Amino acid sequence: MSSTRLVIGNKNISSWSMRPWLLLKHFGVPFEEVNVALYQRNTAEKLGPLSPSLKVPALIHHETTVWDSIAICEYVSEALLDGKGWPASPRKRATARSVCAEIHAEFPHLKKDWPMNCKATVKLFVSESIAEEIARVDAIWSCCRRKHGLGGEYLFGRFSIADCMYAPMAIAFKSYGAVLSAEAQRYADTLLAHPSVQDWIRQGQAEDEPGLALDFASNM
Ligand SMILES: N[C@@H](CCC(=O)N[C@@H](CS)C(=O)NCC(=O)O)C(=O)O
Repeated sequence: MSSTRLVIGNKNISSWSMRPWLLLKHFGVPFEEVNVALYQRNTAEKLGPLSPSLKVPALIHHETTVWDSIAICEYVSEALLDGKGWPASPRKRATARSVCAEIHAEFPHLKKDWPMNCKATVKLFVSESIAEEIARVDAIWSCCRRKHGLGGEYLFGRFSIADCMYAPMAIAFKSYGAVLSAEAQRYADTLLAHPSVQDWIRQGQAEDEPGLALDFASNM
């Protein structure tokens, strides 16, 4: 058994699982993936010994268990990446932490009505609340790129936890046809072209999900 195990859900739909998975993959940290199918009768039973919240993701590193995506990313950066998960400059780091806290806590309408689904390609209705939240994500992406993005193609220049936290949103925006500013769209395209993001999408699309067939046709 590996000393670093990441417990994740279905790649097609588990946006929270994707975030620390992408961080570990980007930085080439070796880890064992523990896959638990979500929303099955035995999901809680399987997660019981692995994740105190009975949710995914959870990281088990030697004797330490960490759960919740942002806490895992923080832990990985500190324990396994010598802090390289965050931008080096304190000013950039403060903004990076703020935009991560925002995606973690906010955007209720996008999370509920435009959830990541790697298999979906359908133009979804844009309600006023969805439009407002897309505009806020667009502003975050454009502003970070303009103010902090020099020296790389990511939100804070080189790849960081902030990019992991927003990657599932880029997948959802592509699936459902969000219209973004040129600057935000360029960043979304950069995220989508990341080899590990591509791997995640491919693996998510290949999954067989008993009991999880979502009827996207009804949203057309
Ligand atoms: N705040 C948590 C959210 C975790 C979460 O909601 N995970 C979902 C899958 S993406 C889950 O485990 N759902 C199973 C359940 O609610 O029973 C995080 O950031 O990790």
